[in-house]
Amino acid sequence: MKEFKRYTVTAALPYTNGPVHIGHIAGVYLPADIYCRYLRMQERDVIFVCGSDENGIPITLKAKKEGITPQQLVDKYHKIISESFAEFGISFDIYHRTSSPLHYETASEIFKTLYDKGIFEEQTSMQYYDEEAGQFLADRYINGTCPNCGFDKAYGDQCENCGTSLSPTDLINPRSMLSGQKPVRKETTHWYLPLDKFQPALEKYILEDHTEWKPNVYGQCKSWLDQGLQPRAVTRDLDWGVPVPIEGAQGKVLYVWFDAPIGYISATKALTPEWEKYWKDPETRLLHFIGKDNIVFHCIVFPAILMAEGSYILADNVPANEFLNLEGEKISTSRNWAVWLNEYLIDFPNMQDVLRYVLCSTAPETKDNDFTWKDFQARNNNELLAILGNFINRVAVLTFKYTGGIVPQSKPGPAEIALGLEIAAFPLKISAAVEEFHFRDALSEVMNLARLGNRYLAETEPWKLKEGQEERLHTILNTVLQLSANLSILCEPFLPYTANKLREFLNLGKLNWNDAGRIDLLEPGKQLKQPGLLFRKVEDEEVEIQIEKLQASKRQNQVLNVRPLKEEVSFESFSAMDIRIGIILEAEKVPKTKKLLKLLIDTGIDKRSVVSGIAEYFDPRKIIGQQVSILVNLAPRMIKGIESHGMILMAENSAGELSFIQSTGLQETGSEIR
Ligand code: B3M
Ligand code: ZN
Repeated sequence: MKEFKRYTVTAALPYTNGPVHIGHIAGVYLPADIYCRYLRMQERDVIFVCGSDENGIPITLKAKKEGITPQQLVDKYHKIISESFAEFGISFDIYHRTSSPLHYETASEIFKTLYDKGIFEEQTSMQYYDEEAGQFLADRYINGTCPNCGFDKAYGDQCENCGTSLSPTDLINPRSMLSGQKPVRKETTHWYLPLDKFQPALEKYILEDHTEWKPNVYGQCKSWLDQGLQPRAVTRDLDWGVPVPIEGAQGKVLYVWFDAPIGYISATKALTPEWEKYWKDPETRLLHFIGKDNIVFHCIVFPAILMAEGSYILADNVPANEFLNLEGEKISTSRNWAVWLNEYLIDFPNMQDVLRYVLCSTAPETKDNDFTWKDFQARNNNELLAILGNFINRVAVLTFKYTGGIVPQSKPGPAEIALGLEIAAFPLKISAAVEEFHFRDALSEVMNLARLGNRYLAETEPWKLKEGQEERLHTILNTVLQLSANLSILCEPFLPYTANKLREFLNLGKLNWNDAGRIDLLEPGKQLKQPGLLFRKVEDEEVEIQIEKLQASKRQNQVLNVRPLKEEVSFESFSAMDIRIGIILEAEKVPKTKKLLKLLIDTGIDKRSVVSGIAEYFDPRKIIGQQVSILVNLAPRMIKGIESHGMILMAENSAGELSFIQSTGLQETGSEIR
C-alpha cells in the first residue's frame, strides 16, 4: 500500500436540524474517531475535520416547523450536537459551521472559479412555484405521489418508500409543503454541473483506480456510472444559504450539496493556516467517513467539483457504512424512533465507552444492523463488565493484596514466554483490521487480549500459591500488569475513557501504538493507584425505561401522523351543529352487512334510530348503556332501508381503530357539546 505523508479525515457534516442519534454515531463518527485516534497513536500527521451542515432546505423546513428562524434553529442544534460529540469523546480537531463567513467565502470562491472556467451550464426551466408563499418549491418543499411505487408522500427529490431519486416534476398530484396548495409552474434559471462531461474521468478515478473501495461503495458508484451521469443543478431558489456569487442571481443560493462538502475545506482553513497541504498535496490521504445515503455526493459530485476546480486532491477512500436499525425498525428522526446521543449522555452518565463499545461491535460495516437495548445490556454485562472489567479488577485486587500496589519483579517461565509471544501479536492484528476499516474485528481482538489475561490467571491461580513461592507470585502479577498496560494502549481508539482510567491505575503516561506488544512497559518498583470502577452492571429497569421511552414516541407518533387540516369553517357553521350526549339503548347488526349496526339512542330529546358503521369494532351486546356523542340535527338518511336520524361521533386513530367519544364526568343524557 502507498505510504502517505499525512491524513485528512472527514466525517459527514450533520444537518443542524436535530440532535445526532446512534445511527449517525455507528455509521460515521465512531469509525472515523477510532481511525483518527489510531493514527495519532501511530504519530502520523492527521487532521480530523467536521462541522455543522447549516444550509439548505432541511434547515429552513425544520425552522418553519419549530416556528423559529433558520439562524435560531442552527444555533440551537449546533450547540447540542457539538457538545454531545465532545462529551462522547469524538476527537475532532475542529468542529466548524457552514453558516460561518469563512465557509461562505470558501464555497463562493470555488463556485466562482468553476463559473469563470465556463464549467456550468445555465438552464432555464419551468419549476413548481407556490403562489401563496411566493416561493419556488425545490426538493423537500414539495410532495406528492411517487410515479414509481404510488407512495403518496414522496418528496420532490426522493421517494422514501421505494428509494427512487426524483425531481419535483415527476410527482403525481404535487402539493406544496408550505401551503398545502397545488403549485403552479413558473420559469427560473439555474446553473448545472455537467456531470456527464466528467463521466470518463470519474470512471477512471473510481472503476479503475479504486477497485479496493468497499463493495457497497464501489457498487453504488458503478451503478450510477452505468446509468450515465446527468447534469445536476447546483443552485436553488431559496433565501437561506450561500448566495450564488454572480450577477443576476438574486434570490438564489448554492445547492446545499454543492457547499456542504466544501465545508470540510473551510473547516480545515479555520483549523490551520497550512490548510493547503491537507487538500492539495498528493502525498496527503483524503478519507471521507459517511453513511451510505451520502455515497453519490462524496464519490461523484464532490470529486467532479474538485476535478473541475483543478488544484485539489481527491478522496483515496470513502468507507461508507450501511444503516443501523433500532429494535428492528428503521431509525427515523421524524417519527422520533431513535436513541439521541444527547439524551443517552444524560441517562447514562460516564458511560460513553459502553455505547462506543456496543455501537462498534454492532456497526453496520457490511450490511444493515440492529441496535436493541437488550443487546446493549448483554454486551455491557457479559462482555465489558465480565471480561475486561473483571480482568482489571482481579489484577488490581491481587496486586494490592500481595504487593501493596507495587509492580513486582518478574522471572518469566515457559507460560510467560508463550504469553509474551501471544501479546506481541495483538498490535499487528488490530492494526491490520483498523487499516482495513474493520473496526468490529479490531475491537473483538482487544477483547480477546482481555480474555487471554483471564485465561492466564485461571491457569496460573496465583491465589493458591504458598509461602516460599513469592517469586512465582510476583512473576504472575508482573505479567498480568504488563498485559493490562497493553490493554490501556490498544483499547484507546475504541474506549478512550477506559484507556484513561487504566493509565491512571497503572500510573502510566500516554504511550504510542508502537509500545504495545512489549511486556516491559511497567518498571518493577513502580507504585500503582487504586483503580476506580471501569464498568458497572446495567440493570433490567434501566433498559426497560429506554424501551418504554421508545414505545411512548411510537404512541405520540400516532398523534403526529394525522391527516392534514380540513378547510376552515365559520363559527356559524360550527354552532349550527347540535351535538349531544346520548346513551345507547339497543344495538343489533344490520342483516347482510359487515360494518353496520342499528342503534336506538336516547338523546335526552327523544329516542331515535341511528345506523352506524362500527360493527367491525364493537359487539352489539357489549355497547348497550354506552355513552356517546351524537350529532342530532343531521338530515335523516336512508341506509340499507333504515332511516338513520343523526350520527355517532367516533375517534379514529391512524390504524383506523375506533373508539367512542364520551364525557369523563357524569354528564346527563341530552347535555350539549359546544
Ligand atoms: N448533512 C446529510 C446527512 O446528514 C448531510 C451530509 C453532508 S456531508 C458534506 O446525512
Ligand atoms: Zn416510490
